[in-house]
Amino acid sequence: MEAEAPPFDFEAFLSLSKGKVEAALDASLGPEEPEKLRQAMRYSLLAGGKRLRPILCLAACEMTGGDPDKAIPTSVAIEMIHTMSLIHDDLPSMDNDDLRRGRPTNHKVYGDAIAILAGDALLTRAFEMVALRTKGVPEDRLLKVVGELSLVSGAPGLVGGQVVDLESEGKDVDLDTLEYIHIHKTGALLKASVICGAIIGGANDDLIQALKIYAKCIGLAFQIIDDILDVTSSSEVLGKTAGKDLIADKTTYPKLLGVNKSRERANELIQRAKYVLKPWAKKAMPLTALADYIISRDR
Ligand code: GRG
Repeated sequence: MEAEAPPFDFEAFLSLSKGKVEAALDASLGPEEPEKLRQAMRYSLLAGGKRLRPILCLAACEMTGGDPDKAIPTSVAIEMIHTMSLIHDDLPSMDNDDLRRGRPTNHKVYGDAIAILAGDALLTRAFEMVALRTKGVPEDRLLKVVGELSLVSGAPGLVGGQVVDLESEGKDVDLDTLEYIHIHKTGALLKASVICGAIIGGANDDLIQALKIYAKCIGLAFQIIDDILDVTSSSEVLGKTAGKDLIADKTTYPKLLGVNKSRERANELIQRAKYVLKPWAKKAMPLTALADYIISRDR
């Protein structure tokens, strides 16, 4: 009789992937930068965080038959773009926040000018990681990754979402506008994390299509849970200022639908994300477990 396969150990997978990402992030900033800039970049980049985006990237690469180690520079690049967006988001001219990842925000420690420049340096280093620091991946795949990351970082992605978010503060916003903000500001980079991993892994078109649906669903669900945690959790647990959406008079899912209906919506999205990966069964286990993690997370 064939022995039953052991259940997927999500905790072990998470801790192994996180360990690899942390080590690569630590090694990513050499002594070539002016010391103050290097310190400011490292301050935010190595401040912890769930590392969900790089882990999604590595998991998608592995699922599509690639060697996840070859996706490490891209996963670092994605975390750099994410971190830069957090540094700029926290600036006084944007969300004006004092607390991020459990410590004072970058501009509180280094001042606005260095915080802006540290963000700029992380963003540009991200593209260097993909284009110049990746080994053993065909150049056409790397070109696609660079294209994907350019799109999601700029006006069609994070920047566009942030602009609509800022313009919407203090206004009554409908569900369509809210989804636009969430999909661009948060969903886009989560989606790119999965798609870039899949590109490096050499995924075929069918799998890329399924992963696009998976990634779009988890991206929106992630931000719905973020909105819910903002009203149900504390700054100590979140490592960022809780209740901030209410203070900034932002429209959120809980504000439009209430907490229960918002959670239902996030649940539906996660079920759909898992459903589209069903044909890949065992291979999809890490991504399926990450979808469950997104909905059950407490920070
Ligand atoms: C990328 C060129 C470029 C500009 C950035 C400021 C800006 C433009 C966009 C804002 C994007 C933003 C801050 C979105 C919020 C996304 C979000 C939910 C962040 C929290 O993510 P977690 O919970 O954080 O994964 P950790 O700390 O765990 O990594």
